[in-house]
Amino acid sequence: MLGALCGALVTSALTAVLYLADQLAGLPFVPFDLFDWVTRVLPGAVVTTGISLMIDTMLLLNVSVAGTAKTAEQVMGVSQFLLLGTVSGALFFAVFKMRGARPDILAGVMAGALLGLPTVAISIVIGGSTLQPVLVVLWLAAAFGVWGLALRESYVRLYPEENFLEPREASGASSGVERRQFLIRMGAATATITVAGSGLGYMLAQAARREIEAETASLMPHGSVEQPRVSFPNAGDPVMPAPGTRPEYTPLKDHYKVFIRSKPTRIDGETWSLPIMGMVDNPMSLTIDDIRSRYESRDQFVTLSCISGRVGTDLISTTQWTGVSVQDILADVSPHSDARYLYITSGDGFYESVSLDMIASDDRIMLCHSWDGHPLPIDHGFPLRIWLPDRYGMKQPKWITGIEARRDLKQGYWVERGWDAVARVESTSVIDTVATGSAYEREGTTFVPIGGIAFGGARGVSKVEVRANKGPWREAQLRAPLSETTWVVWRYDWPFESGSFFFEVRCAEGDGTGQIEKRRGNHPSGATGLHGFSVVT
Ligand SMILES: Nc1nc2c(c(=O)[nH]1)N[C@H]1C(S)=C(S)[C@@H](COP(=O)(O)O)O[C@H]1N2
Ligand SMILES: [Mo]
Repeated sequence: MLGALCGALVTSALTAVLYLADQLAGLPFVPFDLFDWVTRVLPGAVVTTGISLMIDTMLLLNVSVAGTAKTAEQVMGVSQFLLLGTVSGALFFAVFKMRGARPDILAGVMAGALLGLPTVAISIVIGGSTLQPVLVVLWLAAAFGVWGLALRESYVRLYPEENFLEPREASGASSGVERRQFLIRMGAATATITVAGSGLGYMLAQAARREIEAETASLMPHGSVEQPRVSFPNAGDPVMPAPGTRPEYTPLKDHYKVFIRSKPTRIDGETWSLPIMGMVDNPMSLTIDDIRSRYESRDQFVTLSCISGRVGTDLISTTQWTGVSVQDILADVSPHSDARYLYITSGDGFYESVSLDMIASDDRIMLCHSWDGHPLPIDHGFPLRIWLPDRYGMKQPKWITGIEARRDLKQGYWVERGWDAVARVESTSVIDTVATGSAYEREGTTFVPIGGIAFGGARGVSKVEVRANKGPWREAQLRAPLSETTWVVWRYDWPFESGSFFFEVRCAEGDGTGQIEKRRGNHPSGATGLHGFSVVT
């Protein structure tokens, strides 16, 4: 028990110090690295179940999945590390009690090494830190060494002198008091380190974030950060969203975020360049300036969605993507005629293949450098990501660091972990609002605006229908979408009745194909089924 407590205390101080060092010097934050490693090596099915469980919990608690998932993962990462430290502390105490020996300094260092060595190896392999490995090793050795020594010190203080088998209270009341006093002092000391370290670290993190955002913004040739450059092609559309419908154009800060690591990957835009190699006649390496200036950039309004989402969850967002057609770049590198795929690798260890046939068939496929008129935000893949129309996000690497033309297919990160290799977006429709507060009267009838979105990937949406209590389907009005690759905002003005209602919505794709109404979970090909909304009017 005491061992577990001491383990928890020194590990929380260690966690805070590691966090601070991460913010100060870019040294690895071991708890995240460990967690990322665990999720990478666990079988895909286990990770998928874990993620599903997390999403289901959030739906149950009725919190935003997009807004909470990453924080939840980070909390799990830190908890896992604290648990590891707690168990290590308990083991350390148990071993020395069993052996009836007093741990010497070496034992403390050994304990640090036992926990530290595998951790250091993982941190280096998974490579979040861009610092010299020697530095990383020295720092982590010191940090874990001190951790072990602190654990040893607490053991020696709690089980002093000759009678280390029995806690002090055996030899008198005053020793129990001393023990308690020591624990209080130790608690206070570790709490101070934990609070000060994480508080300072947090402030540094915020400052660094602001600085990087300012820097990436200055890389953009035109316009200032404050001026929205985006204008909406459907501004004049008479079909207005029902009050309470989500924004048709997602504010950038609200765009959902999904990535495999605990932290977004930081890439230095000044030194970054993109090698395009493998089976090509002219291998090239392009800087972000090359990409922006040598090729014609195009804008495209895009709805992106995550295959892990459930029907109606918020892992779907819309913004304007700007980038260059992959066809234009391929024209310069000239892939060999027997090359069949581009294998794309990312700064965070993510990877995916895109077939050259698909690229040849669609000039919209782009290497995207800007969102919403600004350089890609760090979280969303700065400096470069790919866009594939009609595919879930899992097929579309962010933070691209390399492209290789290949003959053989290397499956992507999530495909290897059991998700659909094609990952074509399933069409879906969602009720955002039954706006009883905005009821209005026309020709003696009261109407309640009902509204939401429908998304059919790049196949578009031709029809949306709504029904109440399993009654007949009624056609909704469609607002013109921002583009052929975004969701459609729909609205149905429902003739008001009072009672208890269950509304459902369905859509048809551009060619009339109905959305799949059968309920199906997200794994492996994306969720399907009707979205419903209950209200008492
Ligand atoms: N490098 C990299 N790219 C990635 C991922 C990732 O973890 N790493 N996640 C993918 C997944 S699963 C999704 S849904 C989208 C999410 O993009 P967003 O976070 O910009 O919304 O990014 C895709 N590209
Ligand atoms: Mo995703």
